[in-house]
Amino acid sequence: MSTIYEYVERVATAQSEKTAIEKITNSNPALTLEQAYEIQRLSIEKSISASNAFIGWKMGLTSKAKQQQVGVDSTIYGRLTNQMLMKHNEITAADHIHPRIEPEVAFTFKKAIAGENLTPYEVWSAVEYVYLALEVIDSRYENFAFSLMDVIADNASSTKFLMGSQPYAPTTTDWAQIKVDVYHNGERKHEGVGAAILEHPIYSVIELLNMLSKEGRGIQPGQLVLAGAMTDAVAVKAGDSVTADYGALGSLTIYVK
Ligand code: OOG
Ligand code: MG
Repeated sequence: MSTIYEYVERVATAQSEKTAIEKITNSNPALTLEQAYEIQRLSIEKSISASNAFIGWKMGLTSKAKQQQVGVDSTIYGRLTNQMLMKHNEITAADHIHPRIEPEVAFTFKKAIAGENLTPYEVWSAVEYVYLALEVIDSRYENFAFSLMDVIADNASSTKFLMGSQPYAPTTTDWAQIKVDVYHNGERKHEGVGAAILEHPIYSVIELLNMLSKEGRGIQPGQLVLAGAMTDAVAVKAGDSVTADYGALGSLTIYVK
Protein backbone atom coordinates (compact mmCIF):
# COMPACT_ATOMS: atom_id res chain seq x y z
CA MET A 1 0.00 0.00 0.00
CA SER A 2 1.21 3.51 -0.78
CA THR A 3 2.28 5.84 1.99
CA ILE A 4 0.77 9.25 2.69
CA TYR A 5 3.84 10.80 1.04
CA GLU A 6 3.28 8.89 -2.19
CA TYR A 7 -0.26 10.27 -2.39
CA VAL A 8 1.07 13.78 -1.78
CA GLU A 9 3.39 13.25 -4.78
CA ARG A 10 0.63 11.83 -6.97
CA VAL A 11 -1.73 14.73 -6.39
CA ALA A 12 1.09 17.25 -6.95
CA THR A 13 2.09 15.56 -10.21
CA ALA A 14 -1.51 15.57 -11.47
CA GLN A 15 -1.63 19.29 -10.80
CA SER A 16 1.71 20.17 -12.37
CA GLU A 17 1.19 17.94 -15.42
CA LYS A 18 -2.52 18.81 -15.76
CA THR A 19 -3.37 15.16 -16.08
CA ALA A 20 -6.16 13.57 -14.07
CA ILE A 21 -5.29 10.63 -11.85
CA GLU A 22 -7.28 7.69 -10.57
CA LYS A 23 -8.90 8.50 -7.25
CA ILE A 24 -6.94 7.35 -4.24
CA THR A 25 -9.78 5.28 -2.75
CA ASN A 26 -9.75 2.98 -5.81
CA SER A 27 -6.49 1.49 -4.56
CA ASN A 28 -6.90 2.43 -0.89
CA PRO A 29 -10.57 2.23 0.10
CA ALA A 30 -9.60 2.30 3.79
CA LEU A 31 -8.15 5.85 3.62
CA THR A 32 -9.33 7.63 6.79
CA LEU A 33 -10.50 11.20 7.26
CA GLU A 34 -7.39 11.96 9.31
CA GLN A 35 -5.11 10.55 6.60
CA ALA A 36 -6.95 12.48 3.89
CA TYR A 37 -6.52 15.80 5.77
CA GLU A 38 -2.89 14.89 6.42
CA ILE A 39 -2.31 14.42 2.66
CA GLN A 40 -3.91 17.84 2.13
CA ARG A 41 -1.83 19.49 4.86
CA LEU A 42 1.46 18.01 3.61
CA SER A 43 0.66 18.92 -0.02
CA ILE A 44 0.05 22.55 0.85
CA GLU A 45 3.05 22.67 3.18
CA LYS A 46 5.18 21.45 0.28
CA SER A 47 3.84 24.21 -1.97
CA ILE A 48 4.60 26.99 0.54
CA SER A 49 7.57 29.14 -0.46
CA ALA A 50 8.73 32.75 -0.28
CA SER A 51 6.20 33.58 -3.00
CA ASN A 52 3.40 31.27 -1.90
CA ALA A 53 2.14 31.91 1.63
CA PHE A 54 -0.78 30.25 3.38
CA ILE A 55 -3.59 32.84 3.43
CA GLY A 56 -6.69 31.08 4.68
CA TRP A 57 -9.31 28.41 4.37
CA LYS A 58 -12.12 27.39 2.09
CA MET A 59 -15.23 25.49 2.95
CA GLY A 60 -16.62 23.03 0.43
CA LEU A 61 -19.93 21.25 -0.05
CA THR A 62 -21.77 23.66 2.25
CA SER A 63 -24.80 23.83 -0.07
CA LYS A 64 -27.19 21.06 -1.17
CA ALA A 65 -26.60 22.07 -4.80
CA LYS A 66 -22.90 21.32 -4.51
CA GLN A 67 -23.38 18.14 -2.48
CA GLN A 68 -25.75 16.79 -5.11
CA GLN A 69 -23.51 17.84 -8.01
CA VAL A 70 -20.56 15.80 -6.73
CA GLY A 71 -22.43 13.14 -4.76
CA VAL A 72 -20.69 13.80 -1.44
CA ASP A 73 -22.86 14.96 1.45
CA SER A 74 -20.38 16.16 4.09
CA THR A 75 -18.88 19.61 4.39
CA ILE A 76 -15.11 19.73 3.98
CA TYR A 77 -12.38 22.32 4.24
CA GLY A 78 -9.35 23.16 2.14
CA ARG A 79 -6.34 25.43 2.35
CA LEU A 80 -5.75 28.60 0.34
CA THR A 81 -2.44 30.09 -0.71
CA ASN A 82 -1.26 33.29 -2.28
CA GLN A 83 -0.83 31.85 -5.74
CA MET A 84 -4.48 30.76 -5.82
CA LEU A 85 -5.61 34.37 -5.36
CA MET A 86 -6.21 35.73 -8.88
CA LYS A 87 -4.72 39.12 -9.78
CA HIS A 88 -6.88 39.46 -12.93
CA ASN A 89 -10.20 37.98 -13.92
CA GLU A 90 -8.78 35.58 -16.48
CA ILE A 91 -7.68 31.95 -16.42
CA THR A 92 -6.07 29.81 -19.10
CA ALA A 93 -7.90 26.56 -19.80
CA ALA A 94 -4.63 24.82 -20.67
CA ASP A 95 -3.34 25.46 -17.12
CA HIS A 96 -6.11 23.24 -15.78
CA ILE A 97 -7.52 19.73 -16.16
CA HIS A 98 -11.31 20.31 -16.24
CA PRO A 99 -11.98 23.65 -14.54
CA ARG A 100 -15.31 24.69 -13.08
CA ILE A 101 -16.38 28.07 -11.70
CA GLU A 102 -18.75 28.74 -8.81
CA PRO A 103 -20.14 31.77 -6.92
CA GLU A 104 -19.08 32.35 -3.33
CA VAL A 105 -18.66 34.93 -0.61
CA ALA A 106 -15.46 35.35 1.40
CA PHE A 107 -14.92 36.59 4.94
CA THR A 108 -11.73 38.31 6.10
CA PHE A 109 -10.71 38.28 9.76
CA LYS A 110 -9.31 41.04 11.94
CA LYS A 111 -9.10 38.93 15.12
CA ALA A 112 -8.03 35.39 15.90
CA ILE A 113 -10.94 33.06 16.52
CA ALA A 114 -11.11 29.39 17.47
CA GLY A 115 -13.45 27.01 19.25
CA GLU A 116 -16.36 24.66 18.89
CA ASN A 117 -20.03 25.56 18.49
CA LEU A 118 -19.45 29.29 18.42
CA THR A 119 -22.42 31.56 17.78
CA PRO A 120 -22.83 33.90 14.79
CA TYR A 121 -22.39 36.77 17.25
CA GLU A 122 -18.99 35.47 18.35
CA VAL A 123 -17.79 34.85 14.79
CA TRP A 124 -18.97 38.23 13.48
CA SER A 125 -16.95 39.94 16.21
CA ALA A 126 -13.80 38.60 14.50
CA VAL A 127 -14.85 39.30 10.88
CA GLU A 128 -13.49 42.38 9.18
CA TYR A 129 -15.14 42.36 5.76
CA VAL A 130 -17.25 40.29 3.41
CA TYR A 131 -16.31 40.06 -0.28
CA LEU A 132 -18.04 38.63 -3.31
CA ALA A 133 -15.91 35.87 -4.80
CA LEU A 134 -15.71 33.38 -7.66
CA GLU A 135 -13.88 30.12 -7.12
CA VAL A 136 -12.24 28.05 -9.85
CA ILE A 137 -12.10 24.39 -8.89
CA ASP A 138 -10.25 21.67 -10.76
CA SER A 139 -10.38 18.18 -9.31
CA ARG A 140 -7.20 16.26 -9.94
CA TYR A 141 -9.29 13.08 -10.34
CA GLU A 142 -10.55 11.52 -13.57
CA ASN A 143 -14.03 12.67 -14.62
CA PHE A 144 -14.18 15.09 -11.64
CA ALA A 145 -15.41 12.06 -9.65
CA PHE A 146 -14.34 11.27 -6.09
CA SER A 147 -15.40 10.13 -2.64
CA LEU A 148 -15.22 12.27 0.50
CA MET A 149 -11.68 11.13 1.39
CA ASP A 150 -10.38 11.71 -2.16
CA VAL A 151 -11.64 15.28 -2.39
CA ILE A 152 -10.22 16.15 1.05
CA ALA A 153 -6.81 14.75 0.04
CA ASP A 154 -7.03 16.85 -3.15
CA ASN A 155 -7.44 20.07 -1.11
CA ALA A 156 -11.15 20.28 -1.89
CA SER A 157 -10.42 20.69 -5.63
CA SER A 158 -8.92 24.16 -4.98
CA THR A 159 -7.04 25.88 -7.73
CA LYS A 160 -7.81 29.62 -7.98
CA PHE A 161 -10.21 32.24 -6.69
CA LEU A 162 -11.15 35.80 -7.51
CA MET A 163 -12.16 38.28 -4.82
CA GLY A 164 -14.38 41.25 -5.63
CA SER A 165 -12.64 44.61 -5.46
CA GLN A 166 -15.16 46.03 -2.97
CA PRO A 167 -14.98 45.06 0.71
CA TYR A 168 -18.38 45.11 2.40
CA ALA A 169 -18.99 45.75 6.08
CA PRO A 170 -20.68 42.75 7.73
CA THR A 171 -23.72 44.96 8.41
CA THR A 172 -24.22 45.87 4.72
CA THR A 173 -27.01 43.36 4.24
CA ASP A 174 -28.46 40.09 5.52
CA TRP A 175 -26.01 37.73 3.81
CA ALA A 176 -28.56 34.90 3.95
CA GLN A 177 -30.82 36.95 1.68
CA ILE A 178 -28.34 37.82 -1.05
CA LYS A 179 -29.18 36.44 -4.48
CA VAL A 180 -26.86 35.36 -7.23
CA ASP A 181 -27.49 34.59 -10.89
CA VAL A 182 -24.75 32.68 -12.69
CA TYR A 183 -24.29 33.27 -16.43
CA HIS A 184 -22.28 31.01 -18.72
CA ASN A 185 -21.37 32.81 -21.96
CA GLY A 186 -24.21 35.22 -21.29
CA GLU A 187 -26.83 32.55 -20.69
CA ARG A 188 -28.33 32.24 -17.20
CA LYS A 189 -27.42 28.78 -15.86
CA HIS A 190 -27.95 28.84 -12.10
CA GLU A 191 -29.47 30.94 -9.35
CA GLY A 192 -28.79 30.79 -5.65
CA VAL A 193 -29.20 32.57 -2.34
CA GLY A 194 -26.93 33.13 0.65
CA ALA A 195 -29.17 30.88 2.75
CA ALA A 196 -28.19 27.96 0.49
CA ILE A 197 -24.97 27.93 2.52
CA LEU A 198 -26.03 26.24 5.77
CA GLU A 199 -28.99 28.68 6.20
CA HIS A 200 -26.53 31.60 6.46
CA PRO A 201 -22.91 31.82 5.22
CA ILE A 202 -21.70 32.66 8.75
CA TYR A 203 -22.50 29.03 9.70
CA SER A 204 -19.89 27.95 7.19
CA VAL A 205 -17.26 29.65 9.34
CA ILE A 206 -18.76 28.09 12.47
CA GLU A 207 -18.51 24.64 10.81
CA LEU A 208 -14.94 25.34 9.73
CA LEU A 209 -14.01 26.26 13.30
CA ASN A 210 -15.70 23.08 14.59
CA MET A 211 -13.48 21.01 12.28
CA LEU A 212 -10.31 23.03 12.93
CA SER A 213 -10.73 22.99 16.69
CA LYS A 214 -10.56 19.18 16.71
CA GLU A 215 -7.00 19.64 15.41
CA GLY A 216 -6.16 22.49 17.76
CA ARG A 217 -6.32 25.03 14.93
CA GLY A 218 -8.28 28.23 14.33
CA ILE A 219 -8.45 31.32 12.13
CA GLN A 220 -5.71 33.94 12.48
CA PRO A 221 -6.05 37.69 11.94
CA GLY A 222 -5.45 38.59 8.29
CA GLN A 223 -6.70 35.21 7.03
CA LEU A 224 -9.73 34.72 4.83
CA VAL A 225 -12.41 32.07 4.46
CA LEU A 226 -14.35 31.16 1.32
CA ALA A 227 -17.77 30.02 2.51
CA GLY A 228 -18.59 27.51 -0.27
CA ALA A 229 -20.56 27.78 -3.48
CA MET A 230 -24.22 28.82 -3.48
CA THR A 231 -25.00 27.00 -6.75
CA ASP A 232 -23.65 24.19 -8.92
CA ALA A 233 -20.30 24.92 -10.50
CA VAL A 234 -20.13 25.65 -14.25
CA ALA A 235 -17.69 23.60 -16.35
CA VAL A 236 -15.68 25.90 -18.64
CA LYS A 237 -13.39 25.71 -21.67
CA ALA A 238 -11.26 28.18 -23.62
CA GLY A 239 -13.36 31.06 -24.95
CA ASP A 240 -15.94 30.90 -22.14
CA SER A 241 -16.92 33.45 -19.55
CA VAL A 242 -18.75 33.05 -16.25
CA THR A 243 -20.47 35.96 -14.53
CA ALA A 244 -21.95 35.88 -11.04
CA ASP A 245 -24.44 38.72 -10.68
CA TYR A 246 -25.22 39.56 -7.04
CA GLY A 247 -27.68 42.33 -7.90
CA ALA A 248 -27.08 45.59 -6.06
CA LEU A 249 -23.90 44.20 -4.47
CA GLY A 250 -22.21 43.90 -7.86
CA SER A 251 -21.00 41.21 -10.19
CA LEU A 252 -17.85 39.28 -10.96
CA THR A 253 -16.75 37.74 -14.26
CA ILE A 254 -13.98 35.30 -15.12
CA TYR A 255 -12.85 34.94 -18.72
CA VAL A 256 -11.30 31.68 -19.87
CA LYS A 257 -8.72 31.84 -22.63
C1 OOG B 1 -15.31 20.10 -4.17
C2 OOG B 1 -15.09 21.51 -3.69
C3 OOG B 1 -16.38 22.12 -3.23
C4 OOG B 1 -17.61 24.25 -2.74
O1 OOG B 1 -17.63 25.49 -2.76
O2 OOG B 1 -18.59 23.59 -2.42
C5 OOG B 1 -16.35 23.59 -3.12
C6 OOG B 1 -15.74 20.05 -5.61
O3 OOG B 1 -16.86 20.43 -5.95
O4 OOG B 1 -14.93 19.58 -6.42
O5 OOG B 1 -15.38 24.28 -3.37
MG1 MG C 1 -15.99 26.36 -3.67
